[in-house]
Amino acid sequence: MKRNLVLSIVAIAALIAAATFLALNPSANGTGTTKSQMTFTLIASRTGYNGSVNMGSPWPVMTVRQGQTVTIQVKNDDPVEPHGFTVTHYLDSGVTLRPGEAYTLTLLADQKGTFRVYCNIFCTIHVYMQNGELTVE
Ligand SMILES: [Cu+2]
Repeated sequence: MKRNLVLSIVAIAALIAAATFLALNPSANGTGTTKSQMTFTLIASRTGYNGSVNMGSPWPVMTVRQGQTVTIQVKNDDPVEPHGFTVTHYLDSGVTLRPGEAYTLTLLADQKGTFRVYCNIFCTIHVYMQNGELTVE
């Protein structure tokens, strides 16, 4: 009985750790992630950026270290609507992705801080695509 309880606690702790890892790493695959390089994948869809419609704020969250080269691969999987992609300071002009389009932003994270990641064109789920974050620490 006691052993089962301990095993349950261990299992729950493992689940929490996994969930925390996923929450802090919107890039599910994490390909090409090294000390000097980080890659993230953002999927824009009917459910926002990486499911942001169903998440709290901020979402998605990307955390990197100053000096890293950061690649953010953005894809619009929405079959109907265009969506935008903007990163304060690093991509202020923003880009528009039509349905099916992809865009890759590569930046040198030279300035520390928290930068907002958001959609810069009107869409029906616009409000859910305003609170992404890129944190350079
Ligand atoms: Cu929008």
